[in-house]
Amino acid sequence: MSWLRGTGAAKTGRDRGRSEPNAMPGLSRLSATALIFGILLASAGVAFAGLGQPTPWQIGLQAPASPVMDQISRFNTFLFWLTTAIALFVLILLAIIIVRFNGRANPTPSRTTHNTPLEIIWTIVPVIILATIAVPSFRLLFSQLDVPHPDLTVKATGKQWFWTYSYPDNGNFEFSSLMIPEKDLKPGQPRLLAVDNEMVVPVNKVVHVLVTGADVIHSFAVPSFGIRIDAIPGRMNDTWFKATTEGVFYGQCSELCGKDHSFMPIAIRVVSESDFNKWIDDAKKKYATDDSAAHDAVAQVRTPAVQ
Ligand SMILES: [Cu+2]
Repeated sequence: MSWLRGTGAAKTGRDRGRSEPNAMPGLSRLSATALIFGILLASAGVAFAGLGQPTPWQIGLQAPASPVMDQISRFNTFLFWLTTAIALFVLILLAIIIVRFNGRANPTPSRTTHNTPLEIIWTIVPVIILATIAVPSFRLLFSQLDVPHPDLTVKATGKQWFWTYSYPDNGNFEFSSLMIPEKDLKPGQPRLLAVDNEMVVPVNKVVHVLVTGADVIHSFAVPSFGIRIDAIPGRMNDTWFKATTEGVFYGQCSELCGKDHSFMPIAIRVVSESDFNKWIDDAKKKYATDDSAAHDAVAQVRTPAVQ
């Protein structure tokens, strides 16, 4: 069964060969430039749509695949336009001042030092703006911290330099997940992100993730799910996500944790419930007779694991 999703997106139609004999060459050049700009933006839109992993030339967030990331994306867009409007407003004010109130245009400056209505406005308007930001911000914070009743719990332990995942309510098996070196990558597997054993979860189910560190502080982060939480030795942090789309979603350790910090990616495969149950059955057998436990042994020799 191949669950790997293709991430390449076909580029759509272009107005190729659109040459209009035009009496206004300047205007047609302008529209050609606008067209090219539009095409560039459209391709950038393709780049924005990277699901589960970064894409070349991506400048926005990764596409959301959970309700929390949906909220984060919307909040991010809202803040972007709000700050753009504020920056433009200040820019316009500055331009007016530069043009109308310079030494030449306005040789006798006003001596006014107070203007009560204006002072009230410039105090109240920022308060309103901050309140407008605070309300969705707190709503987002609560939905991140309020874990709904979970359908499944997975414990992720950060180790130097890989992750182990255990499924306490599904047989309590545990396995290690190591990055696949570049030379062993199969087609479609992203460099520095693909792992040998992915964490597997069912689609549209609330997954409660317990996160801890075995040696130093790591951080469990998956952008498409909008989760990032520190993996701290001796402490059990938790977060949650509900994947709304099947596919593979990648993340990385996001706390500097040593020399191979960049080489301990996180890969979460989201599958249908029946595929998940099949995987659980296989995983119980596979990881019960776990000869890959050597990874854990290595980590435990280096630094004793914290339970
Ligand atoms: Cu780490």
